[in-house]
Amino acid sequence: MILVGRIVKGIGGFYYVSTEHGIIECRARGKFRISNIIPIVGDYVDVESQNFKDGFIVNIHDRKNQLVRPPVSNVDQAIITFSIVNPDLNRLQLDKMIILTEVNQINPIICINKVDLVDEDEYMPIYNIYKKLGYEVIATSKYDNIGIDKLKTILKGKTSFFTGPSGVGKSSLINCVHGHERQEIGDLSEKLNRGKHTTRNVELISIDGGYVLDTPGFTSLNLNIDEKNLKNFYKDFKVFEANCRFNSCLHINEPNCGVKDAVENGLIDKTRYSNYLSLYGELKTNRRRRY
Ligand SMILES: Nc1nc2c(ncn2[C@@H]2O[C@H](COP(=O)(O)OP(=O)(O)OP(=O)(O)O)[C@@H](O)[C@H]2O)c(=O)[nH]1
Ligand SMILES: [Zn+2]
Repeated sequence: MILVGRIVKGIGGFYYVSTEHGIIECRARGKFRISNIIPIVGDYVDVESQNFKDGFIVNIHDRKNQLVRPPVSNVDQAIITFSIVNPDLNRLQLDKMIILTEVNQINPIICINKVDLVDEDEYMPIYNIYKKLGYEVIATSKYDNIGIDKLKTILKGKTSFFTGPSGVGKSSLINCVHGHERQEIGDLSEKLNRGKHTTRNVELISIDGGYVLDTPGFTSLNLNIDEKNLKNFYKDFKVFEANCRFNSCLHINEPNCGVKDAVENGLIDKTRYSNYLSLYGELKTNRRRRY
């Protein structure tokens, strides 16, 4: 019979598909190789199985989106993780990551981690800036057990992955949220792994009706947009753009710029704006290098 399921793990030509009858170990039918579509973790698929133990993937449903590194499809949200200190939170990198996820039609969730290391007044200003912009923001600490329940609520029913710079605590948070629910699937994958140097395979961990990628994603930070479109990703500029003299105003050197006025008057966060200028310059330089 045919079942619909989701690939939660792939290893050595086998795909582990989560269905209403449990995890089914599948191979892909040859026709995928012909059409050059390779099933990846996250895919919704039709599975043909007689015994609910093993079977064949016979169809891959259209993907909503797809990450390249690691390869995974149909993700809803990115938990953009930065530690407040150790390493210090880098606002330019944060804004860049927010835009990167939005470009990929993935909902950004901002996670300020390691808040046990500072007083509240050290992270609340940043928290409030992004909250005011309409983003979902959480402050977390694995040591003081801050924000972990809220994080779990955010992950409920969604497919999420963690992203952010090195050392900010992404792996720690992944471990926190899956707790003891994590289970190894498929005897075969263990056999294949044993005593061999296999590359780390990504896996979607099931939690609370949702899934979390077991490895951080989006490690390369190539924002590939036209610098002239950058302003469209700044929600905080929107209302003030009506005051710009020119419709095409990029809010850089133009006279009578509503956005620059708003920055002067403290209505737009200064760091947001100065990082906008940096990012604009960076994108422009990158584009010139490409052509
Ligand atoms: N004080 C404090 N330290 C933390 C917290 N979470 C993680 N750490 C520490 O930060 C260091 C890095 O944590 P990881 O979870 O490995 O960070 P990561 O983001 O996965 O790092 P990469 O693997 O380099 O990408 C470790 O020494 C953790 O113990 C926290 O909430 N508070
Ligand atoms: Zn302007």
